[in-house]
Amino acid sequence: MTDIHDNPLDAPDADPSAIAAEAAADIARLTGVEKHDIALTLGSGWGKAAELIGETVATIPATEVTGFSKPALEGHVGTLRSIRTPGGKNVLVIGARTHYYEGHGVRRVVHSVRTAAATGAKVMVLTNGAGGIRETWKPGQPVLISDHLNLTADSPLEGATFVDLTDLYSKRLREIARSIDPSLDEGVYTQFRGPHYETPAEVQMAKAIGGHIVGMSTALEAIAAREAGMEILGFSLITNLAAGIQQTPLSHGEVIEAGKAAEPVISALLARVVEAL
Ligand code: 8IG
Repeated sequence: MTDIHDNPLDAPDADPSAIAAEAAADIARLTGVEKHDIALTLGSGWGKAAELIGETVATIPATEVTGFSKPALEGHVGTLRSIRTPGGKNVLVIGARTHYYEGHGVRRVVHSVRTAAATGAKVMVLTNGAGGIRETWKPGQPVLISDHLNLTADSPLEGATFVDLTDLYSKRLREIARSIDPSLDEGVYTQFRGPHYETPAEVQMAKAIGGHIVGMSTALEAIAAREAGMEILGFSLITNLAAGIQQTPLSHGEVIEAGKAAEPVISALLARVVEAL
């Protein structure tokens, strides 16, 4: 059990993968599920998917698991859930994302991904709510992530760890997703540090260098998932058009509304994709 002031990941000489292995042992003990097949991080807008994926075997507060941070919002406990799909797969659902902008370091940001790998998961499904740069996209639309631009100036990898990031967001898995919904568009996810949204000039920069989606979470997690040997599928829910792309300023209320309206639709899509993986 850890809190924000006492986390084994914060020791400079800590071994993040050993701590992830401890966390995986905690999960096995607390859920009674020895091994998970797929892990799924639910970002804003995607929360309803868990109920549709299968039967919840166990729900545990993330604070009971080694290395997990207390949630950023007080009174809002992040949970880890073990769900069994109708097809018999064990899915670890991570509802406790730590964001880079919380300022507790990149080890804490990717701890859930490393833990998922240590539970046995071979596939990491990363979802988020994000801004859209393509004018044709509408708030409430889900898109596949095809690649990323990491503009955090940071990496979850430590030391001389030269990990290849070709086909980071698996083409094979994207094709499976498109077999469920052929209308799914895809784009390059651009991770900014946040927590502020971009200026219109920054959005134009992201566009000029090949970005289509702007967000604050997924790129660092995907790098850690690749290092851990997992296959990655990424989904963004476009909750707003990025700053300057639409005519009106960004409001948090608008973002929440678009997410709410889309939630049942994208959750059903995600549940079908997970069963097909
Ligand atoms: I929801 O417009 C959501 N998350 N960086 N920019 C960035 N992150 C986001 C945005 C956005 N919308």
